[in-house]
Amino acid sequence: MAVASNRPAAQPAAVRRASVEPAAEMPDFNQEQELHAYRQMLLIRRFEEKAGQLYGMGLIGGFCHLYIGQEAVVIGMQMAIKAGDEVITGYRDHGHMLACGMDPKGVMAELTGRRGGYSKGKGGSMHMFSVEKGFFGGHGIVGAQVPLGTGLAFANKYRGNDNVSLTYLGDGAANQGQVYESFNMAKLWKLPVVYVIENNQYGMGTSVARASATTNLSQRGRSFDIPGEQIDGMDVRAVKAAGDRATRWCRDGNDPIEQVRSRLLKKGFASEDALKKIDAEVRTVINEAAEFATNDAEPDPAELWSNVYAE
Ligand SMILES: Cc1ncc(C[n+]2csc(CCOP(=O)(O)OP(=O)(O)O)c2C)c(N)n1
Repeated sequence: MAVASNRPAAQPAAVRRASVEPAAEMPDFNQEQELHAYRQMLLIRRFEEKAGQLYGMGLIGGFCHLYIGQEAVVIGMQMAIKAGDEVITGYRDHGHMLACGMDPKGVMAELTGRRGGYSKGKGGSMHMFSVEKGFFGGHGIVGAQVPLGTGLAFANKYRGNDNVSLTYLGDGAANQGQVYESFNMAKLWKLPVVYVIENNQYGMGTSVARASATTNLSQRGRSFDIPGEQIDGMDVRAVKAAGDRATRWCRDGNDPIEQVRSRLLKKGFASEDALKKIDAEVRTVINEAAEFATNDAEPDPAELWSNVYAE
């Protein structure tokens, strides 16, 4: 698991300018990746602009929290995950739904409270799910998605698959107690979860500096020995690269055997079949040892004092 944090649009200009230059080792996107990122980010931006208009016209009831300015975070992370991985977030969630491949019509119709919406028009902005697309909401209680996302990771570990849970939270949510209970369990049970703290510098209208005793949120996992990185959330390539690192870290596992296993496969030093053969050989050796150890005769009582030092 890992904690990534970002500093999107709301950060001071000086910081933004300083961080716009990609790090020297920044892996560049190829043409296909650039076009994909462009199209997906634009999809979210235009969706949110339209939702804002409809809200202004009184066609959307209840709340409607827009994701404008943060598009690179969700698209970069989405480009780092694979089918089967799961996404869960708070209430600023339309971007995550679209990034997961949910139908814009179904999301927009939910905002306007229509039958064709993802929750049949009864849920609204903060209450949409699509298990098929790996999207688990949409949660209005600040921070509540963090234990749920940790639970998704627990289920993956329990089932023995290699899926990772991407659990998003805001800088405001990062001060919630349940976040740290989740961090503790995630580390204790070595769960495959990446916590993505989307630090847009404000918890709604309250600045991070006013609300947080420590403001480097990427280090919030440190006391649980969870590694974290601060990433420029305006650069989709930086986010994807960090997402690649974080998900690899989760999938590689922290069991020393799993680490070697995944290196062997990654470097092409061994095939799955070859490793299965080693597993079977080792299992045979161990079974034979157990068989021997349970069937061998116990020592003869007459042997009690032999090989024992006595004065
Ligand atoms: C448990 C709980 N406390 C308070 C609120 C009221 N509330 C709604 S949004 C919000 C701020 C959340 O900020 P952040 O996590 O930074 O998300 P952002 O708005 O930046 O996306 C608060 C306190 C809530 N919904 N749930």
